[in-house]
Amino acid sequence: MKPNPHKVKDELLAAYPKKTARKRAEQIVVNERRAGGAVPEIKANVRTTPGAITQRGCTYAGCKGVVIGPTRDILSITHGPIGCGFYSWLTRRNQTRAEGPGDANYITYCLSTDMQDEQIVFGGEKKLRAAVEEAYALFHPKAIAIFSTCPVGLIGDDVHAVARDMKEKLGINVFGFSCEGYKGVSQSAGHHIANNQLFKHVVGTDETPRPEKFKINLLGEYNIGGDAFVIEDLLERCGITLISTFSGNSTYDAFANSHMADLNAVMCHRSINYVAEMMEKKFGIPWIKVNFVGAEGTAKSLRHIARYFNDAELSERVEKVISGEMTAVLETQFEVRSRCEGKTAMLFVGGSRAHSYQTLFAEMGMQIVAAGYEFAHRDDYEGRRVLPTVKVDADSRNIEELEVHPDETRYLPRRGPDDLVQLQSSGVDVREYQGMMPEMEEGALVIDDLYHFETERLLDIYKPDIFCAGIKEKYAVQKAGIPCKQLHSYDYGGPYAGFRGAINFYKEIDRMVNTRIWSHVQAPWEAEEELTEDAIAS
Ligand code: CFM
Repeated sequence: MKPNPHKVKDELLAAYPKKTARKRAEQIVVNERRAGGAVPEIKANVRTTPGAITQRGCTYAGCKGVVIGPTRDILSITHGPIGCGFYSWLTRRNQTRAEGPGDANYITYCLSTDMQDEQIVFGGEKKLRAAVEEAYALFHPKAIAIFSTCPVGLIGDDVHAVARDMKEKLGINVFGFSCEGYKGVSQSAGHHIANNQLFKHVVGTDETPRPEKFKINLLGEYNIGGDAFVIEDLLERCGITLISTFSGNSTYDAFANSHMADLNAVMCHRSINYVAEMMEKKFGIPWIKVNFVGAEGTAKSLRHIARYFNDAELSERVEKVISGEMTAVLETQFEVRSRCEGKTAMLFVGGSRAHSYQTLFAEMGMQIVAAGYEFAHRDDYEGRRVLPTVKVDADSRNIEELEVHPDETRYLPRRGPDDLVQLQSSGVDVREYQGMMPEMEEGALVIDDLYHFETERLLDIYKPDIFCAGIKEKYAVQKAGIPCKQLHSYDYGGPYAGFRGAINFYKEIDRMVNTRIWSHVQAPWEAEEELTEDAIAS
């Protein structure tokens, strides 16, 4: 029987002290639409209750690991104790493809100032300067990025002053990030900080004109498991020029020249919406929300890009590419549906994929009974229309909001306001993201920043056929006898983007939810008689 979501919520809350329960009550929501189709309000982007086991990461992770990390030729230096650099080294499966022998790839390196007690007491700027010089002498990169870890902010090292000096001395672009781990309530703060600095120091620094007809940037695609390669190939076959991706398979030069694009296509809204908005304000480049996860989403996104450029030849090419891919997609869909239809899934991941991956499950006929983000904001749940009502608390105010104005010489609105309104009314999401909840089923549970205690209760109550999360949750979930698919790293699989990726995903999930292995495993504590005190003593 289907559990009653309200009762489930009450049960989860009952375990908490009063104050925690009150706060969690606003973060655990039953997705029931109100009059006019409005979804309920959810509390998000607030501090995790101390003592709770959260899935979240830190601000440094969001800045260095997520947004800047995938760029192969920006040399990244972690200023801090060695653990931060070491444990963030190659832990995200962002792939990159150097184009030739001259194309640098520093992703495999782990550079850190290896801060010691002495620097904590007397300051670490000197050691940071030496590290930048040493790194430059070794690699001669185009750009160096310096990332701050918690102690840097606590002792007051000025990474930006060091960056400025080094930029002048070495004659390359050097910039720093005040992305101390504690800066925000999650890695989301790190995204914002990374967006700001990229925009301030890199975007628009290369004026080389681009002659191509249909030029876009892809924002918020990080090439996990090779996703960006699939999308790059699709766009190329459609005749759409990709100037830069923020930041899967990306380069410094591509960012520098990205203001030459005529459209920004945004995949992960959470991590990169700031760059999209700032580029529109400064250069006049509109952005639309796309989703290359799921076959339908991919087809729709390609069509929307074509509609934006309003060119018959382009549209024709796009349709050809789509129809060339769809046969294989539908064949696999048909096959897996016979085994997967009606099975249930839960998705608790990040700030984007808990939504975007629902489309893939829907294509397989599976049902999402509960989902939530780790660190997304209300707009990612309820849609950007709620932005004016989002409370700006002290934690958010902590993160700089850049004031951006139209560039005096380079501002060029690519489309007039009427064109954009017309596009919007034809179903293209101009400057809009509808969020996760409007697309979710009535009665599904939506939980922000899921706590581990709740994970275990949900598994127990719903017994879903699959649970999607990350490496921190994976083995706890599997010990409960339920398969766990990592939606951050894809375990060892992927790509899952585009048409080819959708086929990969259908097959992988089909295999996971239909394997009989789980019925053969029995936890030792279920199999053996309980040990008595006597038995332990003997
Ligand atoms: Fe965006 Fe991401 Fe995600 Fe994200 Fe991430 Fe990621 Fe993610 Mo892990 S940028 S919000 S901070 S789609 S690393 S590629 S999988 S939590 S849902």
